[in-house]
Amino acid sequence: MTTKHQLNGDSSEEGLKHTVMQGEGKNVRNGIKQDKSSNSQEHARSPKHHVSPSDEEKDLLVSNRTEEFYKTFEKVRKKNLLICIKGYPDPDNIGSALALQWVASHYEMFSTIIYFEEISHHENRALVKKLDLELEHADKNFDTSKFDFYAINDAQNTDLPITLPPTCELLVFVDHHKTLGTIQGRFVDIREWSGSTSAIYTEYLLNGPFLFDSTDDPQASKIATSLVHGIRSDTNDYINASYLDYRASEFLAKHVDRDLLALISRQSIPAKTMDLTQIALQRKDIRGTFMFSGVGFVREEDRDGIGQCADYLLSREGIETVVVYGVVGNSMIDGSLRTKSHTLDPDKWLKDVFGHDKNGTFYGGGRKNKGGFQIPLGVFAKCSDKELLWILIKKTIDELFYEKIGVEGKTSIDGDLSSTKV
Ligand SMILES: [Mn+2]
Repeated sequence: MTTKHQLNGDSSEEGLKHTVMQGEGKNVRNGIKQDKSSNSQEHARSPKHHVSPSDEEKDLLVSNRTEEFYKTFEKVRKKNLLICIKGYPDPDNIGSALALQWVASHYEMFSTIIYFEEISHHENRALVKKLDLELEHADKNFDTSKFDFYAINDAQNTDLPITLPPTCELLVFVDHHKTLGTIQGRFVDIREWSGSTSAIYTEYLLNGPFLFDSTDDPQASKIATSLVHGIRSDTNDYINASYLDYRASEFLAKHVDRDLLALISRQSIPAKTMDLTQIALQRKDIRGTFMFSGVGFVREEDRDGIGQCADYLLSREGIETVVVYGVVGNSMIDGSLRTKSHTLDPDKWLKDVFGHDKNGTFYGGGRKNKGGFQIPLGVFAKCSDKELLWILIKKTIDELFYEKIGVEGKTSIDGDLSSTKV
């Protein structure tokens, strides 16, 4: 249990996928400096352990990060902070951003939360609306000139689609994804064993110098509710929660607005996702414990359906790994991997299958039990014969999969594309 967390919250993958896609290669290439503090602590304790430390032990190793977290803010009072949500806004990164904004406000910092990707997941759109959040959508023309610092949570690297002033420094970077190289910032806290970034932020609130109390502060109630939703979402309703996630939830429980939590948690499957699932089932290609399904052309706004449909297909008996892919927005081959296998590492698997582009950026990646990939169609997007294009794409992708899992197979093409578009 302690070694196998799985993050199947249906909305957490988008952030993951995007962070993976947008340049972990770059991070490694830039040789970004180690986060010394957490490393030296690991080293100091490691000789005592003959076996790998448990989540709880690992967590204790870094429990003094809270003090360091607040010290970071002491030096930047009244400065302007840009809180960036990378990838699609999801419950975990929204909760984290709100908690960070709350802390920053105690140091009289002016902060703005921005996101870059459209909020495509219907539940996340509902989350933003129901929480009445002030998130700004930023395109590449977003004016960053007034910001002294920026912060990134719940993402594997620091690449951003906007240009920051050269003086704008990374103040805070908090994450729970697989570490790929290291990040240089004033405060960096990466805990791979945590089920959520929201749980790490809760620890700062729990042990911090400011009273976090929903009875005096309606904002605290909203933040607590968002954090619990983030933890639940990223841990697949606590099935994959770590000690840290449980402890965070224990603290947050008394501040949660239960009506609001019920409102933002209400699950429903959009009709488009159901349609997509039906297509994926029709086109399933089972190879041993693998199930592959190419669903054809998918509209940009229905992209999340691919991951949700892979989640659903994974429940089929005898199947350990599911990959669903399609052409999203007529510009990108986009896929989601889900696995129950104890031996398959989605990150390695997808990187092995698809490799990287000429800049060293991998086409796919993941962590624990889920992953995703995105391959731009480039000039092929202009192909006027969509049917032919799909045949080419499906053949190429399927052959890569077959080669990887060591089966010989003829890829089957369903020529009827009229039913593919959902
Ligand atoms: Mn997360």
